Amino acid sequence: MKIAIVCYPTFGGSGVVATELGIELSHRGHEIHFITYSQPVRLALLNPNVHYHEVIVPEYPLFHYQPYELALSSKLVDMVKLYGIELLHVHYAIPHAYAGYMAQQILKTEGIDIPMVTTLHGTDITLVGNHPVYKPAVTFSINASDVVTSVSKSLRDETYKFFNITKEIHVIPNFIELDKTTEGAKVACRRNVIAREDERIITHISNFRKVKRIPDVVKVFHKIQQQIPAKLMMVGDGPEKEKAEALCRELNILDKVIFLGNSNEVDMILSYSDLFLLPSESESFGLAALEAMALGVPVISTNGGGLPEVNVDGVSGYLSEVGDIESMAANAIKILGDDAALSEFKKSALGVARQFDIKNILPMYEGLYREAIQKK
Ligand code: GMT
Repeated sequence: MKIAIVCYPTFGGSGVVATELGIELSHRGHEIHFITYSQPVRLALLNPNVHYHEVIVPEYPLFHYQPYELALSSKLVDMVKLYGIELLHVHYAIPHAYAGYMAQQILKTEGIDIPMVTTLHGTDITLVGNHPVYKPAVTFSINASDVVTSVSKSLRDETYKFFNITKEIHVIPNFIELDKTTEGAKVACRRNVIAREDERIITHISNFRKVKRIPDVVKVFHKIQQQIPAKLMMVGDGPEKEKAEALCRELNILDKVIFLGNSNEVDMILSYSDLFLLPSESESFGLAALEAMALGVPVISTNGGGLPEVNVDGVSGYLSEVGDIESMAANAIKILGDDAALSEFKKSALGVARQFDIKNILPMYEGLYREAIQKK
């Protein structure tokens, strides 16, 4: 199949999922066209089956806001015609589903009728899409999509609860390419650069937005390191980072916390981590937790949104109520305080991650694509 993938090309989970999906589809012989405003960060190499088309938005001083959706719709129309693309797969409803719908309408006037699959990722529904400013357009573009998927049951239920949705929402969980993940982690281990032999390494990876409850990461770590020698790796960048640094200073633990910024070496960092912290207010899925588990890192998380569908309480780690620092720290100490327990949790985390192997998930997308193309 010839498929156009529209996504945010940044470090966010939706962009990562879209990119990994496109790469794997290309390995299975499909022709993939990424259409976005810059090359997706995980799209290191293009291959004969992977193309990237940049959406250029010409700057014009009359516009207070440059019209990205318009440029994206036009680019989609041009690329569909030029390459004979058969299906649009848009990740993140805002504004991609809206722009995709417009492209479909323009193409119809030229006798081309192609289907659009929209994948809902989370914040497009729970945080942004819900805002009255966007809600009518988001509801419309979800209902106008030929196929709608969501990355967890929880997100599907939230979407039905908050929007007037007339379409079936198919749940296709996020995935991990286990072989590639472990391969990426085989690079010379730099554990001893980060921590002493007797110290545990705890990691948090996110975009440091409010929803991630970054101060809770620091507070949980503060409690852990009072009982167990440990270091905290903070990977990523975002608005709450400065606050986190200030809190570390206040709690006098700045020498035990390493702020790494955005990284393309997530696999390697996780490969020498002993525990992953994700105390988010809510996660539609929690891809970072799955990436950790795939490298045998147990997860201490909250139980918001789709997290219980990924992190199995007492098996791959533990779940706590949002904001329950005491419980998260106690659970972390239960895992980290005993070598045998840690090694058991590591094994089980990997076991749970295996269920999300891309090999099991990808055929679900391929099935929906085929159905959508046949129906047109
Ligand atoms: O976590 C974020 O804020 C980024 C956001 C995104 O759109 O990239 O992540 C969302 O989509 C990911 C991939 O499906 C999910 O794993 C994240 O849980 C989800 N984030 C939230 O729901 C807060």
